[in-house]
Amino acid sequence: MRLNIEKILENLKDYRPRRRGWTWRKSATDLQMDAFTYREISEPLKESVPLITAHNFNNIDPQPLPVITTEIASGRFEDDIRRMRMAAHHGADHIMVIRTAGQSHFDGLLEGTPQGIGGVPITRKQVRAQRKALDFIEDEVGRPINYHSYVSGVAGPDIAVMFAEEGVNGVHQDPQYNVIYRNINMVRSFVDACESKMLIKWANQAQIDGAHNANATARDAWKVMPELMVQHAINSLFSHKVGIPKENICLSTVPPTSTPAPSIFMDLPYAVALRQLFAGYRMRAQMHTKYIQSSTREATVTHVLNMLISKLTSVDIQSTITPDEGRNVPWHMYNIEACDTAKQALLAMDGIMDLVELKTDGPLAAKVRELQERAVLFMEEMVELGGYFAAVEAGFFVDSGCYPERGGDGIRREMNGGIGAGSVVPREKDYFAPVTAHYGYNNVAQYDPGAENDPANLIGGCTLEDPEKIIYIDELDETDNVNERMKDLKPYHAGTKLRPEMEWMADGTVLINLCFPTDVRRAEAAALECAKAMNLTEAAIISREILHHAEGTRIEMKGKLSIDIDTASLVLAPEPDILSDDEIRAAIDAQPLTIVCGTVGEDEHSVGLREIIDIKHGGIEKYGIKVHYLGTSVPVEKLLGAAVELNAQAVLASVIISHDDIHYKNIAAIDRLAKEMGIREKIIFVAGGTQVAPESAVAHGADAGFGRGTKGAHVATFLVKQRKKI
Ligand code: Z98
Repeated sequence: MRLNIEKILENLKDYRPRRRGWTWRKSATDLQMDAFTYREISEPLKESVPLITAHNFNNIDPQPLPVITTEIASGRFEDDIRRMRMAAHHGADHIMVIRTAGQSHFDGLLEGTPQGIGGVPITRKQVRAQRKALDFIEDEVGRPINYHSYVSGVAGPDIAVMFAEEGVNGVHQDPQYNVIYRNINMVRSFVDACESKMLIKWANQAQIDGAHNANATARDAWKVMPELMVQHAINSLFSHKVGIPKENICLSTVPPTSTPAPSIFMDLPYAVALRQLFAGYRMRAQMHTKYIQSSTREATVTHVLNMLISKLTSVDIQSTITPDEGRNVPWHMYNIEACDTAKQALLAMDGIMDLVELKTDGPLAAKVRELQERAVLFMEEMVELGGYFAAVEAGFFVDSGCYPERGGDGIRREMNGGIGAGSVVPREKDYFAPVTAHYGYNNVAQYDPGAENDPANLIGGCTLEDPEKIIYIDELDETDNVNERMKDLKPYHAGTKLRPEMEWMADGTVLINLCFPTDVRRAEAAALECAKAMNLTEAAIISREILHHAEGTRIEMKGKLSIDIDTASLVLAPEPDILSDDEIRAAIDAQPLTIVCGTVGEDEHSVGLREIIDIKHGGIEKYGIKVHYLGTSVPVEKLLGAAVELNAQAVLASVIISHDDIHYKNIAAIDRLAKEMGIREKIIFVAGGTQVAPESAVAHGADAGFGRGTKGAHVATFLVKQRKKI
């Protein structure tokens, strides 16, 4: 059953988070699942979607030990909720909600449920609705899910309060992000960070820093390695001094290079150096977004190589950025694919460090030491210059030189400049705030010296202790809100109508893959012409790949298909009806069955058919069916001749090669010849192959067709049932 979004939106005013703080996965060392023992593994889920190939392994779905993050940002939180559920079932337990573009510059909280651009506006109502939905989803999968967004921008502390109140579990908080990337005044950003970090501490949230943004921004990302460590040091120690425990402080680390550079040789020493310097802190590993372009294949390889670094060193939170970073298509399927990529790669590398060891001498050790020295020297020069603010003014950060080299292109900000400059004022002598999580001078003693450790007690608790004091605003905008959006989409939400979707309910978006024997420019233009012929609107090319500059270009194109499918009118193919092994065996015992089989035409493939017949992988031999295998490249005449000679009741033809539809042509040839020989009515004719569509096989004359994923039991069931009909 689909989640009822309307129900989630009911009574949000009264919703209260049922827990606070971050949750790590529960380790289940030496877990046994199917035939395997896992070493760095967490407890399995109650409900989940396993990897596709898991059907070969009794559908087990082991869950790696690191928390797995998915970033969700469609612009409509009601659609994001559905995506969160999909991601959770594929193994994500950290849902990061990307904020709408520009939210850092709003100087207060947003309310209601406006639609976002480039992300989702973070409002109390949306946070509540999503946390409430996640309560349900985490019960379903049987594992706590961490909900996360950003405490940054001019309204950072306001957001931090709201997040603490609403049970948000993790946040990004790093004043350097404000300064460098959002040009928010440095003094303001660091003062605000003190307040925000107190709230993060109170709410026991995990905090992620912003150093990785230098990887994504620097001209030559691998040159900023010393600087990255300095950025991590500033935010980590700052947070720790404010009171956040080290185990909740996560360094946001990214392998600095990417292919075609010899990336592991450069990234591994950096990862080792970082973990040595920051022992005791947590590592949140993210993939390198700067080098992710439009190819999902390339992005996936980068992701896997980045996870190799994670496994060779350590990882507490493994992020899964989707290729939408490169091509701006934040679609459901990419979140899910990336979660599966993480799960698959981490499982494959389970226990790897029990097999290999990182060398303590040679280039690894030398590079580790060099990077650490460069970072320490960077920090020393920064201190000599007068500290962080002076260093930012001097353009120390996001400079394209590997310290002490200088590229001279660092981002410079003025200490007295930027948004919010001059907005920090000293607190008055009688300043007093009756709140629980608050940084710095607070003259509580003027009212009650006994309340110094608990200022909120003076008002019977602040909003953190007494949520009834929170002012909940449902909606501010009469038109831009979830109720209006859902009203228009009622039949789709109710499931009576269907339309293809990629990110929003009934958005109609489809992805088309095309290949043209020409260059990129012509291929793009041709693809757009095809879109017109396919009645697609808003067609746009999202990826192009040169197969050869003249012989072929691959195009991925998106477009909108505005058709509605009435769910009630759908004709569902019957579920495959498989007899049990015992039933098939009993039927063959009662009435023996002989078949002849082979791969027909000029086709040398044998594996598929052997899987269907050989006892080894559960083929039909195991039921006692007598099988005469004639081999590969068997002429049609020979197959049918053998059937007559051996008095077989069935022929099984394997047709693998599908060029020029030769597989279907061979099926038709067998049917024709059997009719000419006058045996067609007396034998069962089954055709199979990876490219065989069952309906097309029947249309070309077979009694049944079997495609990819067929097992011996499917074929044996058909033979037993069909035999009764002839
Ligand atoms: C990530 N893929 O970190 P706005 N603070 C920090 C950030 O890193 C970010 C923001 C705030 C990345 C997502 N990071 C990019 C330390 C953003 C976001 O102003 O809402 O964009 O702040 O997982």
